[in-house]
Amino acid sequence: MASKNQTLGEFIIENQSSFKYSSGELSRLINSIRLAAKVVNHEVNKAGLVDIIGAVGDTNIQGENQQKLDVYANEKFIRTLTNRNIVCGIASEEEENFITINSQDENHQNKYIVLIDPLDGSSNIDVNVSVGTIFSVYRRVTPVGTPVQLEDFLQKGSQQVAAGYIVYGTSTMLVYTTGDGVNGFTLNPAIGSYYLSHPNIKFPENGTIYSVNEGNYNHFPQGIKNYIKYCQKEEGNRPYTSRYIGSLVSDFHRNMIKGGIYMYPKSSKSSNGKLRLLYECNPMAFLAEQANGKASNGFTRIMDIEPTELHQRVPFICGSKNMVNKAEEFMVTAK
Ligand code: AHM
Ligand code: MG
Repeated sequence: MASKNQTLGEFIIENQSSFKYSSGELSRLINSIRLAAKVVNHEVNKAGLVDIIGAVGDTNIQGENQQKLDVYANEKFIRTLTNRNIVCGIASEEEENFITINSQDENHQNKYIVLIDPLDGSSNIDVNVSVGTIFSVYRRVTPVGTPVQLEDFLQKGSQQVAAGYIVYGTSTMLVYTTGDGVNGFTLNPAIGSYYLSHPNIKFPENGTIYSVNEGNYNHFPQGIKNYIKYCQKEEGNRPYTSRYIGSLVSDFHRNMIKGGIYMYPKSSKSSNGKLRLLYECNPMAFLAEQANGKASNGFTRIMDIEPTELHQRVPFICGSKNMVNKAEEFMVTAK
């Protein structure tokens, strides 16, 4: 039984037997993410103090400015997962191609692959606003012992075996699911341990917060424009409150605890929105559904979308179930 103040280490051991294909491998994987997150957290927290901040001058494959901490976090997560010989493949927002991990041992039996956004919301780093790490875990579909293939990464979100995020906020938290609810652990920096602070988190079915970059309003589809007007209308418990941090992890985290909806729709500027299906939307969708919430592209369940490319983008609407249902209603009516 999960109890408050249990450490993440204790929780993992206690729950290992309830994992669907328990062999200890998934536990070791979560453990190594927790370790890398501690190291990244240390670096994020001193970002304002040392000369690590600012653009390297390099751009990532999406053509966006890549910052030093993105590179740092990317290296840390990849190195931790590779060195500990836990997974057979990794895909990252910061890498154009997936990474094949060849185990030193010849009959390398690792069956999990990880997709990761090592430092999401990186435009917030320079201004001391929360950023996060998002991860998603699948069992490979190609035979164990052979090099991973693209098809191992292009699986529907519904095939995920685990997903989670780390939010580097006023406290650092690791929130994850292995398909049996969502639990949140807060890092005690003095001791270096994560404690179960938020057992079995659930989205309130209704909420009063909407999170969207309204600067793009004129470019949004009519359904989204109508839904935003609905959120602002003076009626019942409306107008809702508008809150947009610009860090998906932080916006999602707040909405899951307080009740709300996050939207990154398509627009006339970007036909599929901005967020990436495989390492941003799917893991958040898995967490949302495990917490009684919902995630959709406006018409279809996010986790039912058949991926076609590693860095594919999709429109994303996610949060309290009734709010997402309402937004979908507006999308369908305006079609
Ligand atoms: P990133 O992976 O380049 O950091 O982009 C993802 C982030 C999300 O965290 C956030 O919700 C969104 O981009 C904000 O985008 P915008 O500034 O266009 O509103
Ligand atoms: Mg990102």
